[in-house]
Amino acid sequence: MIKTFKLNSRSETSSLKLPKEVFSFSRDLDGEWHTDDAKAKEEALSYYYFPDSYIDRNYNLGDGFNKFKKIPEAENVPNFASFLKAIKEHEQQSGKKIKVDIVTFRGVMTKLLTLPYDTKTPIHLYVIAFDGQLFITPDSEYELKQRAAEDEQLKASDPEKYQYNKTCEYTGYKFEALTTLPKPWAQCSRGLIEKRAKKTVNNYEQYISVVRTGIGKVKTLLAGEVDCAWDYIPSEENGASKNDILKHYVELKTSMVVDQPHKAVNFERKLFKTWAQCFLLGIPRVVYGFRDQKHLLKNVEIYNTEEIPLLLKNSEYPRGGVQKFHCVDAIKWYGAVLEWITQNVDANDESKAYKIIYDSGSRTFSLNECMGDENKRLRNGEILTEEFKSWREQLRG
Ligand code: 0WD
Ligand code: CA
Repeated sequence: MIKTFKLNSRSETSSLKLPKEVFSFSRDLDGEWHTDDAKAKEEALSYYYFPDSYIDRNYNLGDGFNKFKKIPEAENVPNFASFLKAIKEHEQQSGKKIKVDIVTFRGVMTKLLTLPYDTKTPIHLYVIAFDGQLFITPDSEYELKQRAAEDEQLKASDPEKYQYNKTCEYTGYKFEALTTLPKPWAQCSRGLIEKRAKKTVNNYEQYISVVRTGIGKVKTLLAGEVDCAWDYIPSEENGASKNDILKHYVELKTSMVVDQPHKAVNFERKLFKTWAQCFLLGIPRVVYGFRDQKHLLKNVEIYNTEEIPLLLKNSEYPRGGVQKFHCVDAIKWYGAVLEWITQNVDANDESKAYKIIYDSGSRTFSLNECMGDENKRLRNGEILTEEFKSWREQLRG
């Protein structure tokens, strides 16, 4: 069975259900996952601190590249097993199932939401139904292969460009290390703040927020990486509600300085993608660090997520044929495509497995049933863990 869905489909509604954090989990410097919410907040969440005057210090975001403690690509794929373990532990504490239609990673939804304005990137996802819910994962094997092939090709054709790109990737993590602190500013010593520029940079440590949200009738549970908090995290002990936590989160990004009009469109493309990432989890702020050709940090700009759609809509830069990025239009596509997925995959049929494929060559978006060995592989252990399945069976009674 193959069903296709037209790229010009749009839903009537563009209103998102107010995102609420349900819990968080984390990965430490040794690559171990921890499913305890309080521990994640205590040990893995960092805090933004970078006064404007620090721009004059001419920080080089390429510094320390040779010491980068980088997690192997194959170990850095979205980890559904830890996510499910964290869901199980949360449900054990609350005594009830988290009621949603779709469980997935934020990165998966970013791909779907931005598709109408990024038709050149292919999408490969798997979907299975269990316990009345759909579980969607990226086909990480495909993505790793794709990326490795692109890397090899560039390395062979333009080794300098390859090296430059790798350093640019590093600057993102370096910017995080340079602008964040392990505790709110008031609890950090002067020494700790000043030593950040020399700190070994790693991409092992990760803080993941799990957020309940949705569009139209479709409710989702999304796990996504959050870079840091803006100021502090309200604690429930002090009477703050859990709904307020998301308002304190920040997304950090780096980009090339926009010093010529033709670079503006590329930046807008990035800003659109960043908007999608933040919008999905309800993250209200984005901090952009702008670097020059030599990776020197030249400027830092703060954007409110909710003002980005208007910024993109009102853009007057020359576009050279590139269409404007319409966030509201993307949301309407997103609403339509999620509804289509939930209508075409029976959440109560636990015998089937599907692949969602967007083919950039033919521009077709399709739902494909997986048969035979592929079905068995996906249904038996590749997506859901035995631990999670037996927990839900126990809960069902
Ligand atoms: O294929 C992979 N290696 C991916 C891994 C693709 C997407 C996600 N992930 C992992 C992340 O490391 C994280 O553990 O899944 C988890 C949660 O992901 P998410 O929040 O759903 O992912 P997404 O929204 O795509 O990206 C968030 C961050 C990125 O931040 P920036 O500011 O660069 O968008 O996850 C990291 C990265 O820090 N990340 C990656 N790191 C290394 N290689 C990659 C990647 N391919 N993709 C995302
Ligand atoms: Ca980031």
